[in-house]
Amino acid sequence: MSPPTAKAMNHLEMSLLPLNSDTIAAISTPPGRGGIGIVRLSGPDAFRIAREIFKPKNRASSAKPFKLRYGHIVDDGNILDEALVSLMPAPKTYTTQNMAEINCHGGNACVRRVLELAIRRGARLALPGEFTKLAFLCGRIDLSQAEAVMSVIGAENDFALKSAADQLSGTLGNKIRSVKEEILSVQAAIEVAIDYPEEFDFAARSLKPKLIGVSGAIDKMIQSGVFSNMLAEGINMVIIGKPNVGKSSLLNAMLGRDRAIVAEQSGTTRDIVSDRLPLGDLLINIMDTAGIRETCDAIESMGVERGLLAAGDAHLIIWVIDGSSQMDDEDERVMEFVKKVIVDNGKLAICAVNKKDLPTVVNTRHLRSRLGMPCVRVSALANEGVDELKEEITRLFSVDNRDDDTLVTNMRHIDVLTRAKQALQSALQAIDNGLPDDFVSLDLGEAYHCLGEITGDTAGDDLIYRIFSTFCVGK
Ligand SMILES: Nc1nc2c(ncn2[C@@H]2O[C@H](COP(=O)(O)OP(=O)(O)OP(=O)(O)O)[C@@H](O)[C@H]2O)c(=O)[nH]1
Ligand SMILES: [Mg+2]
Repeated sequence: MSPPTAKAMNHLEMSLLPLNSDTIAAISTPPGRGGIGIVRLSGPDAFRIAREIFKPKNRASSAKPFKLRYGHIVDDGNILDEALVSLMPAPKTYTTQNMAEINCHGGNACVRRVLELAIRRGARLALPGEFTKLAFLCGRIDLSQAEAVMSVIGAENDFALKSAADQLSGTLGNKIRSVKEEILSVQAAIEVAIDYPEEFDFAARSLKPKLIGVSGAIDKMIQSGVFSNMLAEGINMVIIGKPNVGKSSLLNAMLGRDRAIVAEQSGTTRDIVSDRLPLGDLLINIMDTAGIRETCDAIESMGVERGLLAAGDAHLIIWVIDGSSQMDDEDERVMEFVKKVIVDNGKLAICAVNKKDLPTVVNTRHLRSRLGMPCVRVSALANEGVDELKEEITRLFSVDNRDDDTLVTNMRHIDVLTRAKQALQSALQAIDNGLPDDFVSLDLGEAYHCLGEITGDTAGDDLIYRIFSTFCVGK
């Protein structure tokens, strides 16, 4: 019987096959010209196939596991290419099966021929992500680690790489398992009390503090996801302040080009002027707004309204004041607004004390202690202090400044955590409403089940199919 092909089966059908039955093969390097191309084999016949198509130069010495051997790829006695081949015996391999890796020359024709040779000798074309899927199904890694493999490959900056590598090492999976343990212990206590009411004088209410703790831990992971997402999609930074303090000048100085109109008169900016500002690994969506003041001008007033709304939604507010003149009522009103959004909405803010090229009358140190936020002296006109302001922004968003031990970056994980948190909230609600303990237990079971979708132990075939079908072939 000819070996089944990737076309004939998908992951869902594959999951019905007994594990370890097939030997799979794929090209693991990207298509196109390249110095090296790698063909990977995994399964019971991996060594046999590799030995049939690879002839080592030094045939006298025997192959040492995990060591590269130099030789030639041969097809019916004809040399096809030079290659380095390693044989990796189960179980300490990527898939936990016997694996062979053939390093030949890159380029489409060469690697494709090597793959064809392997297929002719009984290997089946691997499906996307099938090597990693085997590692998951054979229990070497959990589902979050399997997904991290693709995150490592897709990482475009240091932050993304660091969090993906962290997840690959199993940090998220371990955290989820410990949260699940806590839920299970509460659920077990409730179940025992339900089954043996005469022996246990117990109320789910007594476990409420523990459940609140678990819910808090999940919430922290969700918040870390919001933070990671913000870093991935860009930090919304809004420049606000009373008119004429130099907001538009600061936007231009930070961007290094003449983006917004600057004029001596107050009320120049009306609409929001936005642009993208790359800052090291960070991407900032920078926005300049209309100067905040009471005004009878309907259009200016609409501009002020828009600016305040944008500031309310921002991740970071840059509040600009003119350091060459005393702060007045208009500044104080903006300050109250900034303090309110910091306290109420947990926003980050920096005060930029502008016009430092002029004699300064504002005491920055005093202001800093009064505000409890970083203050940076700048001159947008002379382009002074702008680098310090950028450094302050970078510092605020530095991953090292956060106390999260686990950063959740995957949207699917954030969705699962949100559902788990809802189930826990529902359990807490059931306790508060004095509902029977069975209700609490059901909600806890739901939360437990949700979390298992991250580690994979409660993930159904269709979810696993969906995840691995997004992988690249050969991984
Ligand atoms: N000396 C000095 N003048 C500045 C500085 N920054 C801005 N200005 C001047 O201040 C005036 C107002 O600058 P803008 O950047 O338009 O101020 P704004 O806050 O955007 O003003 P509105 O859009 O009207 O709210 C202009 O004449 C600028 O040249 C600075 O650092 N030093
Ligand atoms: Mg302006």
